[in-house]
Amino acid sequence: MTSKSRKNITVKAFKARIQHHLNFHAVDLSHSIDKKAILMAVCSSVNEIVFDKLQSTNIRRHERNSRSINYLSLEYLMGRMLSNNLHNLQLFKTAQAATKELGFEIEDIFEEGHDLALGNGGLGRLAACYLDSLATLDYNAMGYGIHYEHGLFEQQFYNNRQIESPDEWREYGNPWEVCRPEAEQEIPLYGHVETVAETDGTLRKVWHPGQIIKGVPWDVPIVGYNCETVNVLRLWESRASSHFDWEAFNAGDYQDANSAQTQAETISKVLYPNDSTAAGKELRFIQQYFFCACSIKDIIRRYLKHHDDWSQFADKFVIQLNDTHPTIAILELMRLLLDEYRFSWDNAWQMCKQVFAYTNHTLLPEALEKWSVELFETILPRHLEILYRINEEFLNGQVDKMWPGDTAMRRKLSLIEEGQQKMVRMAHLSVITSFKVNGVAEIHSELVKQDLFPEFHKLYPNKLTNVTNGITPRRWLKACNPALSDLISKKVKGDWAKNLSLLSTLTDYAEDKKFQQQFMQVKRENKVKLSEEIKKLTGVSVNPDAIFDVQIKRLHEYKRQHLNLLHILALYRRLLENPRLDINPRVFIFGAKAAPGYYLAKEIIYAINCVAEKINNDARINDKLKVVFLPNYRVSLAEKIIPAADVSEQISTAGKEASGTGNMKLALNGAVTIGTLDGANIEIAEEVGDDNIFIFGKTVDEIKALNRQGYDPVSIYNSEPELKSIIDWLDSDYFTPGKFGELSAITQSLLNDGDHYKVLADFVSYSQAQEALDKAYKDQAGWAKMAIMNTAMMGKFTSDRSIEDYANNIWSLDKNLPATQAVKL
Ligand code: T68
Repeated sequence: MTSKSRKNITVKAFKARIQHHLNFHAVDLSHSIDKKAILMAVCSSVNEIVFDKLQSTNIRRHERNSRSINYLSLEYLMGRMLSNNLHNLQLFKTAQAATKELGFEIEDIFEEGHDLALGNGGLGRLAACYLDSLATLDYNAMGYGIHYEHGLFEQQFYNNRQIESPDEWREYGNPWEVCRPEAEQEIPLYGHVETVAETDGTLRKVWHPGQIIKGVPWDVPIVGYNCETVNVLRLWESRASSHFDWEAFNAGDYQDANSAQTQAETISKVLYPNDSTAAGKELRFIQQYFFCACSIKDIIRRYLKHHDDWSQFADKFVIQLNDTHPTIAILELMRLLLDEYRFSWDNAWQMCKQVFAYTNHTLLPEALEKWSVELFETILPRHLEILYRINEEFLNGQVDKMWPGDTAMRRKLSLIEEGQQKMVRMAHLSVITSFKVNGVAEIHSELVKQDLFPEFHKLYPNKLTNVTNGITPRRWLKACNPALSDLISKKVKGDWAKNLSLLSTLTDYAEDKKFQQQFMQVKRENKVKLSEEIKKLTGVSVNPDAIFDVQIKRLHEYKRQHLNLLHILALYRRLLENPRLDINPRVFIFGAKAAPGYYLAKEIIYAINCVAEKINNDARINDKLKVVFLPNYRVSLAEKIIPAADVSEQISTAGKEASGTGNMKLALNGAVTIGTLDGANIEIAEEVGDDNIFIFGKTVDEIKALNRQGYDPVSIYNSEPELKSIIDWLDSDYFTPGKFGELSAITQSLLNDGDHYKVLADFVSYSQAQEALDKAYKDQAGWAKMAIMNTAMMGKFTSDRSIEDYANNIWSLDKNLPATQAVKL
């Protein structure tokens, strides 16, 4: 089917397709149709078009033989797929009308869809946005990841505390995937390595694995926006290679008969729920190897299908490592080239250096991955040998040349960290192998150069670079905020969802009274909708005329939800002292999951919920403050909150948030940021201008200076009376009647444990910025102008721009080794 005929799919024809699929699924049409059944039928109708496009994309790709970008990521936070696929196929209105004729509102059908939550937070969502842009820009791209049986846990609150339950995203099947048994892989683990002498006297290494796991690929089609392209996200599921031990079964031991299968299937069972610490668990290590090995073998399979020799491999494939989680792919490619395809060491190493690039997403030391040498030795003995040789050549070669005889430097840069337990530094392996290493926002990339990898920056002056993150405007404006999208389309000529810089036209209307009014009217309608959702989720009634102040992101001390909480307490206290205090009514909206093992993060959730309960039920403050913590924050909930936000809280300690992407989504939907000079906030401020953002707090350099001088939070506590009274309040039983010290984990961390994230140091500045914001909101025209300027100036932050940056500065053939310099075999 051509795009022309597809665009011509009539409502009638689409409705007929849905009915056909209802029939096909044996739905009883004599009764009212179940929403889940109609969801499946709509998805199947869409898939007919999607898979058709996928076929033609593959044919086109084969003819063009262009370079393929392979994105390796342990996480993809896709969210729901139907609405986005309809928008990207330009079929939204058709489907809306067709389902209406069948008696359904399309939004209600969307609500039946389950989020694909195969990720924790920013890193996984970034991968999802990048897949959308890669398809939209027609890049020959493939995403690789794990087909987790359970994605990120579901969150509920019980007695104000977070309770986790497993995510069952495939309970009723997932319409957006197809199994590809023809591309199955076998993955070795454990065992030992033998050195074998060849007839010509050369020595060869042979790995005798102790176990083989099967990797089964599931393909999720990725539909480009308003174009012909459909790419693939390939997710690997682990299975036992020999399915069932009949001998054990016949001998009556059912458990034993099943055990190999159970063990193998454990690998892709569940996503690790930590977003900022290295898990250090054997299973996580095996997950990483499993998906990397499957993916590298698949890449090689794809290459060899069309080539007789290896001379073009580095021209045809680039592999982007999304953080260090897939670093083991480097060693796997080395192993296969050396042991299976009989490359010389130098040729194999040259090849690896040409295909890998690595993105760093964090400076937090606890997030930098290290795996014990012991674990390597047990699970991947051959990979460890290869790693040792890479290290030896690196230290004796490049390091010794730059710093002759400097043993301290060797120790510092080595791939192996010496100590009680020897550890492999995965980031070092990624940096020395990759042809480019990028940070995810300007300031972050500078800090990667200056603080994280200064020696590597000296060794490889052109390797470290920046690609500022971006978000897809298709999901994060067009699909999630239809009212604002329609308003924008009335003013902006051209397809702004494909060329987001076009939004800058809106600056012409920033002071236009009528447009301001329309813009704020859309915001208000979105706030009314969110108010209903808030009522449904929490039972709390909120006023849509209040300021909707939003902090939505993973819960972490560095993101400082507790700084927000302290300010809420300050407002509450001021209101109790003076109930007629002239402030705008405000609703503070939180959404955040805490890693199940992160004690303080969970305590912060508990504290916010306890404070919320008190404030929301306190008649003395006349509904001027409301605090709601929406349970089970996830992509589909973000899509409801973001269009309704007035204020975007981006208040991390400077230097800690690599980029942030929620900041971009909120600003794009007309929320005004209150934030620190951290991550992409700095670039957002540059785009929208200082008048349209509230910046506060210490800069990276000031934080560094504080650390040098010796930071003393207690002296701040003692010298700031309001802050002191709030902290003491939190320590009392005011918010947890009868239970003293119930919330003191937070105050302890601030006063006794050194306030690592400088909450107290930034409190006064934050409180002042909040006052300025409150004042600004009183001037409704002024606020509307700010909100419009935020939407108008977000062009830079489309993920299309990020992907073009990657394509031009990292993946481009010209700037890497050209074909003529490719490895000669
Ligand atoms: C985030 N990182 C950064 N990590 O914190 C955020 N980590 O500033 C940035 O915008 C985003 O990446 C995209 O670049 C993460 O989300 C994780 O989720 C994670 C998961 C497992 C282990 C470590």
